[in-house]
Parts: sequence; structure tokens; C-alpha cells
Amino acid sequence: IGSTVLGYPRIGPNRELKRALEKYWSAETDEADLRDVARKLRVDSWHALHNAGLDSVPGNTFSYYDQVLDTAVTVGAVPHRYRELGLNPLDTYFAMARGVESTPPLEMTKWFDTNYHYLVPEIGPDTAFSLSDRTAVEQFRESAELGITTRPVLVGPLTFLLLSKPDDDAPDGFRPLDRIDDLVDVYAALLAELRRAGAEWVQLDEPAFAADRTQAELDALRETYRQLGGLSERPKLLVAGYFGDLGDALKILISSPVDGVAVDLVTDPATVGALPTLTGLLDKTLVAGLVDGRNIWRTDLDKALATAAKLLGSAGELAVGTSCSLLHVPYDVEPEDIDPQVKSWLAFATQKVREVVTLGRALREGRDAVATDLAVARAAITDRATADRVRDSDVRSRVAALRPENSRRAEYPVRRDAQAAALALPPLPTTTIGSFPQTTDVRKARAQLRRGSIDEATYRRRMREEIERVIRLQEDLGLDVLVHGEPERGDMVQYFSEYLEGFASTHHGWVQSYGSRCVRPPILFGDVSRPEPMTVDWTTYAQGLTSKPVKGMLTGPVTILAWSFVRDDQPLGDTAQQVALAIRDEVRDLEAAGIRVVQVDEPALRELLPLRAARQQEYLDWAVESFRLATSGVTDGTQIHTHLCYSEFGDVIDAIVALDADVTSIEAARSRMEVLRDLSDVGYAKGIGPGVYDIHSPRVPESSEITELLRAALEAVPAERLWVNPDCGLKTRGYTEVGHALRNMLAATTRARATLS
Ligand code: THG
Ligand code: ZN
Repeated sequence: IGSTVLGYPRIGPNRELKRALEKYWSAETDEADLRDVARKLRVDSWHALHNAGLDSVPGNTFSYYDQVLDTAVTVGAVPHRYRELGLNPLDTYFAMARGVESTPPLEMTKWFDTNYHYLVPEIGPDTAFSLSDRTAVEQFRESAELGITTRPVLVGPLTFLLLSKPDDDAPDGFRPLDRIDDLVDVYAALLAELRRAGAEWVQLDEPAFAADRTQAELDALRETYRQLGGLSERPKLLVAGYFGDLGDALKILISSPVDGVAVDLVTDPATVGALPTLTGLLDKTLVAGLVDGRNIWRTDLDKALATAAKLLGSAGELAVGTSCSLLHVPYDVEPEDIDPQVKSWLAFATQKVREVVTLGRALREGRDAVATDLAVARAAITDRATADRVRDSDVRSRVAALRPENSRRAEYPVRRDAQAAALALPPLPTTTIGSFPQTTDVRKARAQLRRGSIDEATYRRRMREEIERVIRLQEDLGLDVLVHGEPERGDMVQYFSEYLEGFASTHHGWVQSYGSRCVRPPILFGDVSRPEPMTVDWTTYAQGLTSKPVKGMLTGPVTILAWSFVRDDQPLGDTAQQVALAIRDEVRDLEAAGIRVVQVDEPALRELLPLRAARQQEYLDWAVESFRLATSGVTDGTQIHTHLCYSEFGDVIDAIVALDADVTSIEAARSRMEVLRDLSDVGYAKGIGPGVYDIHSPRVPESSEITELLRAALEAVPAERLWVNPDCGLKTRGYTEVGHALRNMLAATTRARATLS
């Protein structure tokens, strides 16, 4: 294998796939147009990787939407409700991804601890597995015609089933993993076809084993790779485990008949120590994941070579690779207009490919063959380690002076009474999560400001007009705690990073989040501080328009970290403290400007949870502490809200309690308010706003449905603590439906209030 990467971005260096998809979905173009764009993107990637000098080029890394969905379609796991639509294969695929009028899409959730989202396959006892789609084989042939023998990448069968959920017909106790034997037959058929097409290697991704697994799951791993390895007609098998240490799964794989394993030596460098003791490696290929696939820092090539040196002689073949797929980083740092010093520290996908090639050559031909590359890398690493702009002594002394009481507020009853007096809210207070629909006008104004075709003053005037409209709308509807609607923010993390010292932003650094949707994560390179207020003007402008309280809207430290590329030269918890202090400054400035309610969102609290249970508590401790540091600088009468987006709260529920917010709003409509019981079970006894309708769907809820949900909520939570709100921000919706939905929410609230007295 020599040198390789485990995967590559596919959205296109200029988001060509995003545009092509969105045109196809709006029927501006047809399937042939979309397929042309896709083919060109694949060909360009193969050429780029091949020409850069990789010894083994990954194949099948393209996807129209998501690689887990691709796998479901490949193995025939298309639920009946999508088959019955009678659509062609491509539109059936998009129906699963996005839904159609009559049928909602598959559930979407986070891909391990990244900001990428996959579609959750539904598997039941009756799922009819069969090799149903040959895209992987066709794309192998496509690359072979160009003279490039790619290494098709597939989601491994165990990871596929472990990420699936039981379908609605499955009996209690059924687990998708129960179907592994049937699924292995399909993989066997696919491997045989790939072999016949000429594939030498196939990569099977099994990142699910970087998380804790049961003995039964480990046994299934052993048995599956015993079977796949024993096939008579197959390519060589490379099993890739990434996002952490594989633990016992590594030993199982090494004693199985697979031909190679790829390990992540970036997330968990301690793996290096274990590898030489595994004698089974001596007849296998080891792909050492030495280049970070999911962060954007240049690799310390000297250190990587030193690590490789420790592994020489431990494996049949020692190859060099990325720690995981490069899907999670932008294409190329070259076109970015970033401060030249910071830029010299960075490596995006294109640069990482070169790093892997350099390491591969150094191992094969010796360091002298790549002396220049090593010297350039060394200079950049040294420069970054010693650069003034990375360390800010004011920030460091402020952190050093922190005391426990800085992240503690008064007892809740004291705060509750002070807030009741300050805010005088009715029972079951109503509010929204923060953002209102982003109209075309608002987006246009932001684009015009960026291009310089309108000036700052014109932009501010337009935003103020929008804020006024949003305030009037909320007053007409009769909401109790208003918001300014956030017209001035595109992505919230992007917005805050532009005000904060220690961050750089990119212009082209798009990374796929799901389907055609992308984010442009800012780069947190140095100590963080807040030179000036970030939201106070907009919020106080809104507060000046109304006598109702207007809620200040901020993003919490964990979410800012989760959605940025973070520095890797100090513990994440230390960086979180610095970000927390910057947010704390903003919270206090909002309070000083007369804002009585401040919401600090942590939608990514669950996302950063370490995959291994043994590491989770340490994370949760600093995550909670950073939120409390950010929000504890205010007086008792200032009400702190927080908002969390996703429904898998189980693992972080104690942390939610420990955040000590006065009011927590949380997604609950789809789970019929079950989260309320879960929260009271762990002792949560403060304000709670279970989302009473799902904003992710364009459907406007009837007020009777909301009344029903409020009744259910009132059974779990006393009226004094219950808030009424949608389940998330309204940014992605239109004004017409938002108006109707909120009107219904308020009608239901009025009815519920009447039952209280
Ligand atoms: N910001 C960031 N990460 C996120 C979210 C976010 N991760 C989780 C969740 N929210 C992902 N959701 C989305 C939703 C919409 C878009 C991206 C991620 C989106 N992006 C625009 C697009 O691709 O057209 C670009 C937005 C822009 O111009 O900045 O619509 O909220 N960081
Ligand atoms: Zn949300």
C-alpha cells in the first residue's frame, strides 16, 4: 500500500456537488447533468491523488449524499415505504435522504464524534439483504479505465449494523447485528465482483470499534472477518479503525485472516506502544495513520517518522496513511487569504496528501530523499510552537487567577425568586429558541456586505429593519420572552469567531455536514479573548423596541470548540476555559446593558463526548465547568437559558443538570416528552422548555396536537417550571409557516393556562 489516505472530500473544491444536487432537486437540471458533475469530481480526485504520488488511491469515496446510505442501498436495505414510491433508483435514494411529501426521510445523526451526519439505516428480521447496487464495482472500473487501480472503500458490515436501528416491525429485543450472517453473504458477493473487476485491495471501515463494544460484538467481529478472510475469491482486505484506539478489536483483527489493518495513531498515540507486541502483524500490512485526517494542522513529520521508526519490523509491510478519511477537512489551503504566518502552519486535504507521500518516501528511500520537505515542515512546526500570537499573557493570567466561586451561582431558589420579581412572567411562559427565518433579503444583504457592494451602515440599517419586523411579529403573536431573530448571523460559530482573538477564518474551507449542506469551521489557533462586545448592539436595539424582555443569544464554549478546528497544542479543556471567559465577558456586558435573560446554547454538548466511557467523565467535567464559567458572572436576577438540540441525551443527562442553567430548552416533540421524565429522574428541578413542535419539518402543527403535548408535559413537570417553545431555531423555515405554527403554539398555551387556575 505504501502511502495512502483513507478517504477524500467529495463536495468539490468549489462545492460543485452541492450546486449540482440543489439544481437537480429543484428540477433545474436532469439526472444526466448531475451524473456528469459527479463523474468529473471523481475523476479529478483520482487524478489529484494519483498525480500527487500516493501508492494506493482510495476509491468509492464519492457519494451523492452519504456513505452509510450508499451502503444501505448497496445491500438492499431500502425500507418498504421508499420502495413503494415507485421512483427510479436515484430518486428513491434521495427520498431516503430527504423525504418526499408523503414520506419523511431516514433519521440523521452524528458520525461518531465529528460534525458529519449520516442517515440511520432501518433493519428488521425481514430486511431482504441482497447485492442490489453495483456502484462500487462501476466506479472501480471507471478509475481503472483511467489507468488508476483504486482501493474501493466500503463501510464495514459490523459498523453498518451497529449504526443501524431496528425497523418499526422488529420485535422487542431485536438488534440489527442479529442479521450479520445474512449481511456477510452480500459483502462476500460484492468482494467477489470487485475481485473479478480487478481490485487488488478493498478497505472496510470499522470505526465502530473505536468505541466500547460488548463481548458479543467483538465475537461478531472475529467471526465476520474469519468468514470474509476465508473467501476464495476476494481482493486483499484492509480493515480501517479510526477515531480512536481499537482496543481488543485490534487483537481480533490481527489474528484474523485479513491482509491489513489501518490504525489511527493521532487520536490515540498510545496505540503505538501496543503494536510491536502483536506478533500476528508480521504477515500483515499496517497502515499507520500518522497524518491527522480531521484537523488542519501541518504534521510534525520528524515526530511522525520517529513513530514510524518504532513500528519498523513490527509488520509485514509498514505503510503510511491518514488517521481517518479526509472528508472532514477542506480541500486546499492555497487559495485562502489567511495571515501568512498562520497559513504556514496549516495543511488541508491537498497538503495532507503531500505529507503522506513525503512520509512514504522517507520510509522507503531515506530522509535525505525528502530533506527539503522535512526542513520546511520543521520550520513551520517550530514557528508555531514559539509564535507570539499563539500565547496571550493577559489571557493566561486571567485563567490562572480563576477560583471555584467564579463558576458558581447562588442556590436556585434564590435566583428563581429574584428572576420572578425581575421578569414578572405569566405561568407557562412562551419563547422561541433564537433565530427567525433567514429571508432572501437578509442573505442578500450579508452577501453584498461581503462583496463590498453595500457599506456597513446600509447593512446595519437593513438588519435593524429585520429585527424590528421580528419584534413586532412576536408582540402580535403574544410571546413572553422575545428574541432579536439573529438576522446578522450566518453560521453562529463563524459569527462569533470573527469577533474573537485567536481565531482565523477561511473563504473556501467548506466541509460537508450532511448531504449538500456544508460548514466553514473557523480555525482556533491561539489564546482566545474578546476585544469588544459581539451581540450587545443588536440585542439592546431589539430591547429598545419592546417592553417585553428580549433574550440575549450566545453560543457556549463546547459548541464553539466542536464546530471549529481547534488547536492541538494544549488540552481541549484549557482552550474551553479561554473561550468561556470570552463568553462570560459578553454575558456580563449584555446584563450591564439591561438584558435580563441570556441564552447560551450548547447543541454540541453530546457531540464531543469521547467514544470510550473511560474518558467521558473527564470531558463532561470540563465541558460543564466551562459553561458555568461562561454563565456565572451575572446577578441572581438575570436568567440564564440553554438549549440542546439532539435527542440522544442519555449519556449526558447528568451533565445537563450540572450546567445549572435556570431554563433548559430541549428537543422533545418527537419523543412525546419522554425526556422530561428522564430529566426529573436525575433530579433536574429548574425551568424546562421541551420543544412542543418539530421545526425540522415544514408541517405546521395543529394547536390541538400542541395542547396534547402540553398536557403530557404537565404530568411530568409542575406548571411553575414549564416553558413553551419550538424545539429548535427557526432559521431554516419560512415566515408563513412560522407565523402559523407559533400562533397555534400560543393558542395551545392559552388553553393550557386556563386549565391551571
Ligand atoms: N453550525 C455548524 N455546525 C453545525 C451546525 C451549525 N453542525 C450541526 C448542525 N448545525 C448541522 N446543520 C447544518 C444546517 C445547515 C447548514 C449546515 C449545517 C447550512 N449550510 C449552508 C449551506 O451549505 O448552504 C451554508 C451556511 C453558510 O453560509 O455559512 O445550511 O449550525 N458550524
Ligand atoms: Zn436546536
